[in-house]
Amino acid sequence: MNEKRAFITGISGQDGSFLAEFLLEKGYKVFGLVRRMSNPSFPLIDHLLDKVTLIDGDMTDSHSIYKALNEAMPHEIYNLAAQSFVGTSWKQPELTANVNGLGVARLLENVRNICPSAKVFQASTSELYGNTTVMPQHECTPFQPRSPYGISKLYAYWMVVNYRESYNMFCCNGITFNHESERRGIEFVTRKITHGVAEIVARKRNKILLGNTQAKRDWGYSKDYVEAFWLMLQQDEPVDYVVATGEQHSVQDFIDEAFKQAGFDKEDVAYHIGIDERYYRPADVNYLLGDPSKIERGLGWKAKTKFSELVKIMVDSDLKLMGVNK
Ligand code: NAP
Ligand code: G4F
Repeated sequence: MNEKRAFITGISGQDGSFLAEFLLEKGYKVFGLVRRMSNPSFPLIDHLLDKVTLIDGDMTDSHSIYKALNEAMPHEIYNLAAQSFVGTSWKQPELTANVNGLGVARLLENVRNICPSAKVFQASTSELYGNTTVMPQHECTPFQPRSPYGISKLYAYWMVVNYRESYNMFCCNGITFNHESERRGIEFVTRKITHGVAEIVARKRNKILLGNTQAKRDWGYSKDYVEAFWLMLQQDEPVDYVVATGEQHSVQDFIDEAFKQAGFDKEDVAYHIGIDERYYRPADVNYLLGDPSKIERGLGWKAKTKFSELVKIMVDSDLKLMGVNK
């Protein structure tokens, strides 16, 4: 049989759900690693449950990865599983290192022993650049991580490079800048804002409480980015790429655009925003801006969704969820 098999860790998350849809459309047989829960619930992949094969396992448990790979025998592996919230990494640095860092060591060792010719994509991150002063950041910009999350992903990044060079394995890092969607977790700042705006329209609250609104990010759309992950594994050689839009906006810009998309006047926005020190981090990454020229040249990939379209998709989806109109 010629059917291609893909194994996705983190299939129940934002990117995993979009990637599963994308691969199913391409005719892949899709396997996904999921954690045991007291009350199993996979809201982002509910609509895919009869099309994908879910396998119980955990990135902190090598034996479950071993069993999952033996069952899936994949041609392509997308490692998207992570403790992905930077804020939590300050509260649970050890767990973050275990899942995001050692988890990759466990995965690569098992791939090396079970399916060494499988191609591996590692969801790396712009958080590697952390406190950098280089603008924009590209594949050769020195790393300066500024959180336990960034440090855990730095270990993973170098494991991927070293397994590639030492064992001749096909594994590569997508150094991915922030990407959001209507499926983004509610604690991340973009979704917190669009969900909060929808609640304000629905008169369920008056204010959104935030931390550092001056931070700047390069925000793209998750659905565009999963295509880049796939493209990286369709090449003959494994190469690391920055995945980004090349445009930068502040959290304040995001707030202004979200309220605008919901029909608010600019002068009314400030009333609905409060600053709460609970949402400040011990250290923050103030500016991130990716240089996507290498992936544009190498793979012909370019982010399709513009900033204002992204905000609109998220605001419209949250208004719909709340059952209200603009
Ligand atoms: P997400 O929505 O938080 O999804 C993370 C996934 O990892 C979830 O499916 C989660 O499962 C799973 N997971 C967490 N701990 C696990 C463990 N111990 N064992 C197995 N699975 C575990 O994150 P995302 O936004 O889709 O991001 C996907 C990947 O890209 C992550 O590695 C993230 O660090 C990286 N990344 C994301 C961005 C971005 O802006 N989105 C940017 C750069 C890099 P549960 O559903 O059970 O929690
Ligand atoms: O939305 P955030 O929590 O995302 P952050 O920290 O940039 O991390 C995301 O992107 C990384 C790629 O660069 C990924 F690797 C990572 O997995 C994740 O997907 O925060 C964005 C900015 C920060 O500067 C934060 O301090 O928004 C600022 N912010 C201000 N008020 C807030 C808030 N962040 C959150 N989550 N909540 C607030 O109330």
